[in-house]
Order: sequence, then C-alpha cells, then structure tokens
Amino acid sequence: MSTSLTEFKDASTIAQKKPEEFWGKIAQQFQWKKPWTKVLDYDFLKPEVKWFLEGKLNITENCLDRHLSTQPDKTAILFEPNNPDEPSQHISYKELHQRVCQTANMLIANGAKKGDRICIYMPMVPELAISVLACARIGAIHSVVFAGFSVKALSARMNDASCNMLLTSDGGYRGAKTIALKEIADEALLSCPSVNCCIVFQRTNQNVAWNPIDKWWHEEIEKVGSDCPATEMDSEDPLFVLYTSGSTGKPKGLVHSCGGYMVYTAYTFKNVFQYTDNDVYWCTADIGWITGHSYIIYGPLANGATSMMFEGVPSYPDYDRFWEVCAKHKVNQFYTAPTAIRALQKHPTSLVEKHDLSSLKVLGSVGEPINDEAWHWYDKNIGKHKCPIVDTWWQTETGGILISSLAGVTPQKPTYATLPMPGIQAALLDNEGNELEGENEGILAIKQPWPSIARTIYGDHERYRQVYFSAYPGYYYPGDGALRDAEGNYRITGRIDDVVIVSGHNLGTAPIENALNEHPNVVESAVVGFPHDVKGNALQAFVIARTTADDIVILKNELRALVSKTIGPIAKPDRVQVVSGLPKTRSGKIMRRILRKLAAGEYDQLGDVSTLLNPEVVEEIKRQNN
Ligand code: 7RM
Repeated sequence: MSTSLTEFKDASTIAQKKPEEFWGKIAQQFQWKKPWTKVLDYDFLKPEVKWFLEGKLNITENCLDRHLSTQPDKTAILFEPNNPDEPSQHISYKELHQRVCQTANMLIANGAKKGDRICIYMPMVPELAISVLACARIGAIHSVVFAGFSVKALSARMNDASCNMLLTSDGGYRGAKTIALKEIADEALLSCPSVNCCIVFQRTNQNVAWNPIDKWWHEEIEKVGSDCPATEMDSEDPLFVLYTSGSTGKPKGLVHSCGGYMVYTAYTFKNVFQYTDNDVYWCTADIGWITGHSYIIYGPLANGATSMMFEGVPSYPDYDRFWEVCAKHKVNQFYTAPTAIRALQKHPTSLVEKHDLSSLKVLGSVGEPINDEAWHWYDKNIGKHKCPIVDTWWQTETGGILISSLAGVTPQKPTYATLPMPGIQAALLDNEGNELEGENEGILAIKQPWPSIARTIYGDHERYRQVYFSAYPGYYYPGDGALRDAEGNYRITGRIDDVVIVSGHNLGTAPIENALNEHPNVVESAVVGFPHDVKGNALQAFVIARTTADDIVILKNELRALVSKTIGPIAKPDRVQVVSGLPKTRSGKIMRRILRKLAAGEYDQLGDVSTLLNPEVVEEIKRQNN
C-alpha cells in the first residue's frame, strides 16, 4: 500500500513503465491455485484484454478461506437493519465462510453448476452478499438485479443472460415501506422460460404465491452441509455480469473476470480508503450496483476488512440515520453518493450534530460529479475539516476506481477526482482524437488496460467494441468529459453525450447546470436540448427551486440572466421549468434521456420509467406542460 506521496509516485512510475511487473507483484499477494504464465495480453482494437493468463484461482478463497487462519473471529460483514430496533449482526469471517459454503451447496443441490447464470434479486440482507459469494464459490456467474427494479427490468435482465436460477426473497424493507419482491419476481418469471428454479429467502414473512419451481431457502439450506471446495476458475473466466442502462433503451450486461477484478478491486480499496486493520468501513451503496459489488463485497473482503451492509435508507426513521449508524458502529471510512449528500444537506445540521462522528477518518464520494456546495458541506459538517474526501471516478465498466485521491496521502482538491490510480494512463482528447497536453479540457480516455476492465457485453461483443473502443481507436472511451489542471488533477465534468448543438455551438449541459446551481434559490438542475426551427436545438432547464410559486417568474428571468452572464447569451435556456424533482436512476443519476423526450413532447417515447427512483415526477412534468 502507498502510504506516502513518494510511495504513490514511485508506484505510478513503475506501473507506467513496467505494468506487468507492477501488477504481477500485487497479484502475488493473493492465493492462486496455479500461477499465471503471462501478466497481460491485450489489443484495444479487437478489443481483447486478458490478465494473469492461465492463472487459476477462486475469488472466495481470497475473500474468505485465506483469513480463517489469521482472523477467524474478526467481523467480515456488519449488518445494520432497516429498522433501528432490530439488532445489528456481526458476521465473522469464520461464520461467513461457513454460510457461503453451505449456500453454495444449496445451489449445487438445486442443479447449479459452473458457468450457469444465477440472477439475484434480493434486499440488502446478509444473504444477498452470501448468495453472491456462493455463486463465485462454485463458478456460477451472478447477475444481481437491484431490488428496486420493476417486473420488466428484471425479466429483461434474466432473459438477456438466459439465467438458469433466481434467488429472491418474499419481500424487502425500505424505510417505512415493504416491497413485494416475490410478487414482482413471479410476474417477471412468466416471461423467463430459462429459469427453472427459484429459491426464496424469508425476510418479511409476508404472504406469497407459490409456483412449482419455488423452494424456500430455509428448507433447502437445512438439507446440505457446509463443506464446499472452491471451484477452480481460470483468471479470465467470467465472475459476474452486471447491467447498466445505456443511452439507448437496452441495458448492457458488463462481464467481469475473476483474476483481474479481484486484484484491482482489492488494491484500490486498500489504497484509496487507506484501510487499516481494525477499521469499520461503510459503503452506503446497494449491492445491486457496481459500487456494492466492488466496495462492499469483493474489495473489502479480499483485504480482510470489516464491511458494513446497511439495509435501510438515509431518511428513515429520520434524516439522521446515516449519522446515527456512523456513531453506533464507530465507522472509520464512510463512502456515499453526492445525491445522498445533497438530500441530507437540506436538513438542519442539528441532525448531524446530535451524533458523535469522531470515529470518522475518511469520507468518500461516488456516482456523479460532486458540486462545490455539497463537497464543502460534507467536509465541514461530516468530516469536521479533519477527514480527507476521496472523490472516486469510475464506472460499471471499469470494475474499480480509476481516478481518485488516496485518503490523506495524495492532495485533494474540492470537486476534483484528482489523480489517476497507479497504472491508469488517462488522457484528454479533442474531438478529432488528438491528445491534449497540460492544463486543458476535453474527452477523457484511457490508454492502457487495467486488471478490472470489463471484458465484454454479455452476448454482444460487437456492441462492446462499438460503445467503448470505436470512437477513438486505441483508447478506452468512458463517455465522460474532464478538465485537467496544471498539476494533472482531473475534474470530471459529466457525460459527453450531454452535449447540445445550439445554432452550431457545441454546448455541454454540465457547465450550464453549474451556472444555474449558483443561484441561491436553486437546489438542483438539469439542462437538455429540444428541437428548434431556427437554432436546430434550443435548451430547456429543469430546476428544483427553494422559491414559492409567486417568485417563479422572477426566478426564471434571473436564471436566464445568470447563464447569459456566466457562459454567454448562446447558452441561455429558452425554457425554464420549475419542478419538484428530476427523474433519477436508483443510484442517483439524472436521466437526461427522459428529460429530452419530455422537452420534445415525445411522451410516447419515454420507454420504461418504472426503473426510476421517482417515476411520479415524470407525470408531474407532463401535467405541467398540458
Ligand atoms: C461507480 C459508478 C458511471 C458514470 C461515470 C460518470 C459518473 C461516477 C463519478 C462520476 C464524476 C465521480 N458506476 N461518475 N463517479 N462523475 N465524479 N466521482 O457510478 O456505471 O453507475 O456510472 O457515473 O459519468 O461515467 S456507473
């Protein structure tokens, strides 16, 4: 681990000059059943990437078995339930190992084998993490679908990967609500002929319908023992598939491999968060997202860490739940999303001050650019100016963090993700694909593979090539824009596809949103283009305002003037619409695709809005426009 700036710089230099030597050395710290013969083989044009060729391993031996001799009683998973009156659970490495093995045997007893796709549609209970690891134990490919997703989203994902089995639960708790997961799963299964077994974990004890392929988890688990050898996997065998929404409707199933993914998530977890032995680490993401896969389960467990799993939501029973839980478990590293920070920031700071947050050492941010106001609120009120903030830029596709500071080791800079991790060769390109030098702004691209890059899109390698490797041949193209300062720090400015051409001018919507957000009465905003007779496209701004209705006309004029002054009259939105919310994904990303359709009045082309966090705002926007 790099614990000083010098060590970090040395690591970066070696990783750049001799990547195979660098990653080979890191990979040696893990347990391999058979060593690799070559560290890296790749061709970004094909594209093809292979790490630790011919190496054999099982990731669960590295996450579990390896720690049994050294720290069997250390808490691996610290489970905090939705209901604060329900006791938390400390699951030791020994117990987790035993439960994963037993669950793996339950899967085998129900017909699962290496290479099968197993869909997991479960709430944030320990059995979700156990299911993921049980699949990995036997070499089945897990496909976790976030338990907030609809029937359509679930069935589309199960069908895309022709899943053989589904692991779900009767229901799930989410704040004051209960979600009928089994009911959703039942409806989804009606159109998923490949699934021939559905194992149901009991969480809420609600009534459920029963079908011929259904089995109760608690009955099946009783029938098997807890001795389960780890299946030998090739380094390049798929470990899991995870779906991410694309700019078109069809979700992309990104496939991650066993060896490279393990090495990179473990390395970045340790270095970014500077995790030390007795720390309690908490990532608030759901395991349904890549952040949960890499930084609740695999990265932390590969390091023998204590990783907290939280079943609830930030607002239940009140808006201080995060802080209450931090104090209760003396959390040392806290990793969350800007959308959560902004939501909590709206509530009185007395809700924070009520709790003793002195255990916190490191704060993290992930998922979208963190705006200046949220960064400073987080730094002041949660970190008390004492905790470094790691703003971690990465994607489902990258498997692990690519750009971030290392907590307390490399310099931080508000709203900047800062420096690429060792081994990550970031570049800024202009529209023609020329590399830009020094302080600049452009299209972010990565020049060399890193161990946890996704290997393909499930069942559609051509789409994988097209989306990530064809725009700028020879580079991995993440689809984000970035600024770089004189020191080489990166600030991610937003998705490239969030660009609108107004009267022939390329306008990024992100800077316009930043300008709008400067207004004291604006909470959040999103800008999209819509077709315009004269300009080709014009801009529409959707803003969440603090103002009451009376002031809206004044506000709209002020906002237009503000954009005009900050960016230029060309960027002035033709329309400003005040809304109570913006359509967001469950992980907090604004769905500009839907706002574009709404702005264009194409209500029949909205696609499936049921996967949104807040489908009701779509209805509200439609109503306002009629
Ligand atoms: C981890 C995750 C990926 C997209 C990515 C960016 C945006 C993520 C940051 C960020 C600015 C960050 N995976 N993004 N982290 N933008 N700063 N620290 O979120 O596949 O769901 O999304 O999210 O646009 O391309 S993801």
